Amino acid sequence: MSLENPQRYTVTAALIYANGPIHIGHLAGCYLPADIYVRYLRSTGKDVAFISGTDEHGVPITIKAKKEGITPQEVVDKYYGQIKQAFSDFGISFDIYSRTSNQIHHETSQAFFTKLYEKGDFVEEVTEQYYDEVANQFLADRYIVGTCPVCGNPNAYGDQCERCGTALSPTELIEPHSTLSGSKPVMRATKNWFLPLDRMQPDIETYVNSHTEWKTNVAGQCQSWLKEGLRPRAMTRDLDWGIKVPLADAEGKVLYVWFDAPIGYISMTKEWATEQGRDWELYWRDEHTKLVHFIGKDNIVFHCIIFPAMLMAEGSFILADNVPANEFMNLEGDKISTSRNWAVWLHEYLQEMPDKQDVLRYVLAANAPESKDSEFTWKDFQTRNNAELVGIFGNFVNRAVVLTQKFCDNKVPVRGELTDYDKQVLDELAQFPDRIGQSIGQYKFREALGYLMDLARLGNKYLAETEPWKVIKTDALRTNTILNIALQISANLAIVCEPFLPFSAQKLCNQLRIVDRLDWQNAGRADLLVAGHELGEGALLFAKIEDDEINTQIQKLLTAKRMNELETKTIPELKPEIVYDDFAKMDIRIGTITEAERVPKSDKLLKLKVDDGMGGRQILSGIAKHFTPEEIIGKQVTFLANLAPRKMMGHESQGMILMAEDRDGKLALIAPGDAVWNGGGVS
Ligand code: B3M
Ligand code: ZN
Repeated sequence: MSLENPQRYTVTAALIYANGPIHIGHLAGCYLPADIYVRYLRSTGKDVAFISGTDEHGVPITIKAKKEGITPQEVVDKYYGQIKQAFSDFGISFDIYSRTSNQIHHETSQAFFTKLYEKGDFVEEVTEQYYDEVANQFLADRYIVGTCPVCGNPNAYGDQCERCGTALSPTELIEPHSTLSGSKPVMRATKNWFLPLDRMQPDIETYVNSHTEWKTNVAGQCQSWLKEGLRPRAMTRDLDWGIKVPLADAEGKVLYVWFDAPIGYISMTKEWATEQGRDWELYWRDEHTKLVHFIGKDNIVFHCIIFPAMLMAEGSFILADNVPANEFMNLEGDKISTSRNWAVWLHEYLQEMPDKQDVLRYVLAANAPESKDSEFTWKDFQTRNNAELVGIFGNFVNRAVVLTQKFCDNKVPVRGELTDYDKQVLDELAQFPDRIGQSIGQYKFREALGYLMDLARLGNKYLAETEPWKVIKTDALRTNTILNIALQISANLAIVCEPFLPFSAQKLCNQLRIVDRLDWQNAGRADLLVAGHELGEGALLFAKIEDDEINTQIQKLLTAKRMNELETKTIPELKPEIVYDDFAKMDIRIGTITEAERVPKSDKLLKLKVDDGMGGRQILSGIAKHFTPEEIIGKQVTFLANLAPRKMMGHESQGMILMAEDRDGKLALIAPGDAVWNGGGVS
């Protein structure tokens, strides 16, 4: 069951690892829906704390540090600022965007741990873990690589094989080795503190099962965990990066990152409340406060099972009322991937498409992966912008404003007597805010956005049917009424589009010269703009996006794909060993290409004349895709001189030109560094 009509909300958005920039998948999966929800709540007058920040602990940070050759601290310092900036640029309106490296967070997490420890909620257990004797440290699963027992991939990680997707434990790997030193890890005993989720299962089940309103993708994952049976989970780790375990006998141990990170929501709320002079406890301890976690689907178990279990054990906090996790967004037919650079990065988008934040917000919300994975394509981006934002929303508002400038001296005209049709339109208008709001309240943001566009459609249809540009010729008073209504619809759009399109909402307010913030309670009314109110300057809300802009983006992705393929292309394996005599059989010589022409009907072959110092010879070479005849005439080359002649496309080839192959298959001539005489042997 969900809380009825709460007045106070704590809304959290996942604390993303500070180990890289953010892309559209992050925005679509978690932060944009959270922001739409929060903006709507604020507009309805609710008291909301919108909390997020970066997760700065855990193995993902240390791996990144190792890769970049900098310290973990440098990694998190670098990305915290970048990530915070990107969110702010896209209008994600956090009340606080903090970080788990802050002192207050360390203290809060340690106090939380200590409380559970003192209550006897943990089970101490000694287990055998892999240890790297060269690097002198225990190895997190990700630091162990070996052969996958399922598919034979020699580079499988201790927690997962990325080739076949199997979830592994490090002990299942064949020939494991440490990525830190390359050495073979040994088993060593270590003590850690476990949360006995097995014993807590009945309580967790009661909690999860009481929320029949949770999204099916979320409920489904929870049920499958519960069905398998929960197992004790270690809340401490043998690592040197993280929050120290506040116990005397825990040297070299830190809190499990999934223990400290969700506590970050609490410590960040404290930080915010202190800044604001508010009482943080109201947001975490008052049972009338509604706690909602926005996350991506890979974080479901942590927010629906493990964190609630921690909170239950602690005993003084509220539990999440809902966890509206999204699925993933794919990009142009492929999974978004940071390591393969298959992504649209927010900071790059903003550089290349400045002032188009709302277009991206719109397209991501319209395609949000709410119930299943969804897809972003640049073509769809263009179509939605041109056909929907420009063609429907922008077009309507622009017509209302421009016609008012033209016929009414840029002032809201007086509304006269209403026709039945006018009344019907105003009736419909009145229903939109609730309809949109209800969908948002149920986390159906796509649906809500659809209704928003329906309101703009209603406006367009109204203008199309009433034709004020014709009526003006005969009936100025009627024109006034029509434009008054069109402007009221526009003002309503400014209110109800704000959660989705905050930048455009502001522009629209400027155009209509709405100075005081209008909130949701006012929406639906037909008197938002009083007669005689002067409008501001008109400007287009949205601009058409041309093919070139889209093609540039598509090209950019294709380049990324190509670069990535190059990087992953492996050096070919060595052929079996040969002896000197095998080599000595080959007569390799230097010659100069004196003539070159294409072989008719072949797109590969060039027919070359080579000055071999022995009167010249003809060699056919499959290099026509790499060289034009002109560019290689006069070049010295290396050729195999004693290859038995053979016919190709009806021409005899007397030898073979040697070529070097680039990683992407591009060919290069192998020429002597200094000019040498033709016919000279190579040895
Ligand atoms: N840092 C995983 C992630 O970035 C993790 C989320 C923590 S939320 C408390 O996807
Ligand atoms: Zn595998």
